[in-house]
This record gives sequence, C-alpha cells and structure tokens, in this order.
Amino acid sequence: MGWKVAVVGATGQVGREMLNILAERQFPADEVVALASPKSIGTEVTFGETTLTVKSLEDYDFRGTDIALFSAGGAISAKWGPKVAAAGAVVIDNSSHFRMDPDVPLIVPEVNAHALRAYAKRNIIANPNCSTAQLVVALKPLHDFAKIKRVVVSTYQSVSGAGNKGMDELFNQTKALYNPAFQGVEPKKFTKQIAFNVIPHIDSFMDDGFTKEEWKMTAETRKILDPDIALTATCVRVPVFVGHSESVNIEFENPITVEQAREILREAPGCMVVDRREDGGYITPLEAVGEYATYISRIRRDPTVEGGKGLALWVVSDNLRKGAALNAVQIAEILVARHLKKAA
Ligand code: 11C
Repeated sequence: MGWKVAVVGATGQVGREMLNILAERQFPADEVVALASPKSIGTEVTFGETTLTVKSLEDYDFRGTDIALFSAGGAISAKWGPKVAAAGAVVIDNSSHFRMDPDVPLIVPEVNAHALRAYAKRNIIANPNCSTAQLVVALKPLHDFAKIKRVVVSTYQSVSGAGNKGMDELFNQTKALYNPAFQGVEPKKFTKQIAFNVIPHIDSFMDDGFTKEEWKMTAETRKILDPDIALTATCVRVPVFVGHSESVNIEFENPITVEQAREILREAPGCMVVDRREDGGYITPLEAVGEYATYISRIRRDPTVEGGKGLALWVVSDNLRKGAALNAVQIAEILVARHLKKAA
C-alpha cells in the first residue's frame, strides 16, 4: 500500500513542479490530492499522465493524509501547517515561516538528512529558500574537505522566485516595451522595471541595510551546514524566467586547490561540474531549467586569500526544482524510506 500525499498551493509555480516531480520520480503514492485557496477550486493541474482537479484547502479533511507538501506562502503555512500536522500528516513546508524554529528541522538531503529525525517534535519539516538550497549543496563537500570560514555570495535570481506574478510582470513588460499596444509596463510585483534591468532588492529591508533574502541566506546556511560559517550576501533580481545563479567566493581554514575542488564536486551528491576554460564552457540558467542538479562552473583560485585557502565559483540551479519542489520531494522520499510507517 502506498502513501497519500497532498500538495497545498498546487496552482503556483512550485506546487505544479511538486506534482511534476512526484510523478517523474514515481513517488510511491496511492493518492495525490491538489489543494489551493477557494478561488482556484476546479482548476485542473497536471500530474504525470493524468489531470487533477484542485480542491479547497479550507474544506479538506487531512485525516488519512501521510504527507502534505506546502507551497502557498508563509501566511497559509502559519495558519494551516500546525492544523494539518496535528491531523497526522507530516508537513513539508516551502515557506520561510518555520525555518528558524528550533523544533523544526531545515533540510537539504545532500547536506543534513541526518537532522530529519527531529521532525517528530512538531510533525513539520522546513524546506530552505531556493538561493540557500543550491548554495549549500555546493558548499557542503568543500566544507568537509577544507572547512569553510567565510563566504561572500552575490545572487542573480530569476523572476519565478517571485511566483506567477513575477513571471507575468517580466513577460508583459518585455512585450510592452516592444509593442506599445500592450499594457503592463508599470512595476507592481517588483519595485522597479525588471525587463532589461537588474534590481538589487529581494524581500523586505531590515534595520542593518541587508534584505530579508540576504539574511535568510546567512541564517539558513548556518542552520543547515555549520553555525560557525560567516556569510554575507547581496541578492539581486535579474530578467531571467527560471534558474538562480550565484557568484560565490569562499575562504577556507585549510588549503584547497582548484583540481581538488573540481574532483570533490564531481563526486558530490546533487552536484554537476561543467567547467571548461573556453567559450561556453560553463552553465547558464537557461541550461539548468528542468534539471535536478546544482551546476558548478568557473572554479578558480581566489588570489586575494593567502595560503591557497580561497576559491571562486559560479553556481546555477533550477530554483523551482532543487530550490523548492525537488528538495521537498527528496525529503518526502527519505521520510517514507526511513521514518514513516504505514498502518497495517
Ligand atoms: C525569490 N528566493 O527568489 C525567493 C523566493 O523564502 O522561500 C523564495 C522565498 C522563500 O524571490
């Protein structure tokens, strides 16, 4: 007998990818249910070869559901996550709401699957921010080898990180700039025009001048990988539909060569090295779309760090997949393989 899985937020970009990935990876489910807010009731979403009709989250009885994958925003997670968990389903939540709760494990399976067992405290597991997920997949094997002291990261984040409305805004602005007959140039989702532009601002500003997105990269990396790592981030929105890219500078405790880093990353789970020092010998976000891997390119020594203890990298991944839906499904896979027991 298989599992019963609910996807909450099934009409969003990440919710749809959750359904795709459950089907692609043949998750052992007997039943998959698509849920969303009342305004989406009756919407049809694709699940493998079949179509699911979206039901209302508010009216759904979660008794008998084993796993609920949430990607409907922090407010929905805050309101419904604990209720669904109390009804007996393990909640895997893609919002930021529970990530820093000490009783909620924050999991990237390639990095800290061992921490998953703590989920039973609240029956909730948190999925990290997309920009953190791909970063820690690349950092973990390097940290194991040479111990990371400090990371400086600048992100180039696609508009799909801001959901359907972010993607529509880039599309409509681009169309309108070419053809004034189209409407929709005014920024709504983003603070400035995103078409043919870049915006150094994701999420709200904090008192110290960093944005919440930047703070999340620091706090989440520490919770997932190592609380002693110093990390400073600059998060930037770019006019790319899908795929986040990151320029990463790492300072280590111990020396590490480019060749060692390449070899380590080649062998590391979830990583794919594409690093030829020639035209096109690196990955761009377009090539990462629809893929599972975190791609690492442009591996080079950072000569500003003494003793051969510095590296610079380019890290790219599909933010809707490894950054969100894939990571959540990987967590569900570990849960059913190692932790959950099906009632006889
Ligand atoms: C973005 N990374 O690209 C954000 C989206 O904390 O889960 C995901 C926000 C989060 O806008």
